[in-house]
Amino acid sequence: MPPKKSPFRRLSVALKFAEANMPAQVPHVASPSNTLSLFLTTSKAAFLKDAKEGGNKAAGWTVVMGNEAGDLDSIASAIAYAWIQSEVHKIPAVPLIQVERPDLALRAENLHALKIAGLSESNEELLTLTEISEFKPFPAHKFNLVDHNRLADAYTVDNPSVEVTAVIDHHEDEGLYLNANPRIVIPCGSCASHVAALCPPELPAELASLLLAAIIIDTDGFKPDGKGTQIDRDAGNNIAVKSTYAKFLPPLSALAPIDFHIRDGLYNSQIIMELTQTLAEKKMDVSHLTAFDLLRRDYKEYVHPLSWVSDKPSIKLGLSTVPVSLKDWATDGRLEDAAIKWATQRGLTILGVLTSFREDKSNILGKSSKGKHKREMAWIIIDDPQLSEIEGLNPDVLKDRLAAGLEADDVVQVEKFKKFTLEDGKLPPHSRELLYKQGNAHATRKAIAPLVKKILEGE
Ligand SMILES: [Mn+2]
Repeated sequence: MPPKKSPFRRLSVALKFAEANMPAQVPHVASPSNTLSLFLTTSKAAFLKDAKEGGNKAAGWTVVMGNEAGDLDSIASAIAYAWIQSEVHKIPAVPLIQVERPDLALRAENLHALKIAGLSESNEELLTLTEISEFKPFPAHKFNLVDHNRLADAYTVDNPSVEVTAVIDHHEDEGLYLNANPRIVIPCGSCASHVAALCPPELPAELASLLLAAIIIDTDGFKPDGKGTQIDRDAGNNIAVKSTYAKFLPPLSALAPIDFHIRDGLYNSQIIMELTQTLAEKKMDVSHLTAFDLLRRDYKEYVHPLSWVSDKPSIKLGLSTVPVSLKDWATDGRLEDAAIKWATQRGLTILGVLTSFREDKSNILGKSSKGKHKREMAWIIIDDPQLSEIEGLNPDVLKDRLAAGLEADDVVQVEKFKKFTLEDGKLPPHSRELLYKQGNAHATRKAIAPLVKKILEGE
C-alpha cells in the first residue's frame, strides 16, 4: 500500500496545480475543488477532529474571527487572515464565522460573494457557531481578531490561557491586547483592505475576489469621496489584478494611483461597477425577511457595567442595523413582537434598532428616483424585574439617561420621531421606548456604539 499522504501535502499540491490553471478561470464560476475551498475544508476538519479528541489537542490552533455581525467584511477578513497564517506563516489557523449556520442565509450578498470565491452551495467549508456549540469551554486558546478588537466573553469563559495574538481592525480602538502582532487598528472603509495589504504576492484568485467583494461593499465600489480611503483604494488596486476579475480590468497603468485623475480607475471600470451593483442589490433586497430576521441579520451585542448604580450591575445591550425604514417593516406591532422575542432570547436589557435607507421618490412625471440617505433609531428598554429590584435602576432611569445622552450629542443630532409610534400595549408593562430620526445620516453603528457606551457607563 502506498504511504498515506497528509492532507496538507495534498493541499500544497492542489495550490500549485490551481495556480498553474488560474488564467483559465472565469469570474462568477469557480470550481468547488479550488484551492480556497480546499483550504477551508481541510482546516475545518482538522480543527474539529482535534477539538473532539479533547485534552489540549486544539491548543496548537489559532482561531481567526471577524465580528458577530457576520457581514462580508468580517467573513472575508477572517478567511483571508487564516489563510495567511496557515500558508505564509505556517501557523495552523481556522476561520470561525460568528453566526449560526441557518443565519448565513440572512445575507444574500455574502452567499453571492462566497459563490464567487468558489465555495459550495451549502457553504459546508465554513466553520460556524453551530459546529462549535458542543465544545464548552472553547477548545482553543489562541485568537486572531479581525474587524473587531475585543474578544467576546463567550471565548474567555473557563478558558484561562486565552490569548489574542493578532488584531486587524478598522473600528474604534479599545486599546486591548497591546502585545498582539500584528496589531493594526486604523480607520478605513473595510477591514478587508488591511488584510489585503498583508497578503503575499501570490494568493488564490478566489481569495482575492472575496477580499475585493468585501472592500467593494464597504466603499460603494471605491466611490470617490465615499467611505473608502486611500488604504482601500491601494488595497483594491493591488488585489483586483490578482482576482478572478483580473482579465476584465483596464490595464494596470490605469489603476495605479499615481495621478489624481486616474486614481479612480477601479471605480470607473465596467466589471467593478457590475459587481458593485450586484452586491448592493443583493444586500438591499431583504423583502423576504421577517422583522425577527431583520433584527438578527446585522447584529452586535455589548455588556455595559453601570458604575453609577450602587450595586454596579452590568446590562446587556444589542444593536441591530436594518437597511429598511421603520414604516416599511416595523408597523402594526411587528417591531415590538420581534424585539421582545429577540431580547428575551439574548437576555438584553436594551435593544437599539438602527435603520439606514434611501426613500424612493417619484417626481411629477411619475419617474421614481433614489431619495436622500436617512437613518432612524428605535430603542426598546425592557422591563426586567430583577434589574428593577436594584435601588436606583429601572426602565425609566435607563430611558432618561439614554435620551439625555443621545439628545445632547451634536454629532448624531437626534430628533424626536413624531410620525412613527409603537402600538399601545404591545410592549410589556414598564418597558419603555425611544424613537428618533438622525440628523446626521453618516453616523453608523461604529459611531453609535461608543457613544452609547459613554452614556451608559459614564459617571
Ligand atoms: Mn468592517
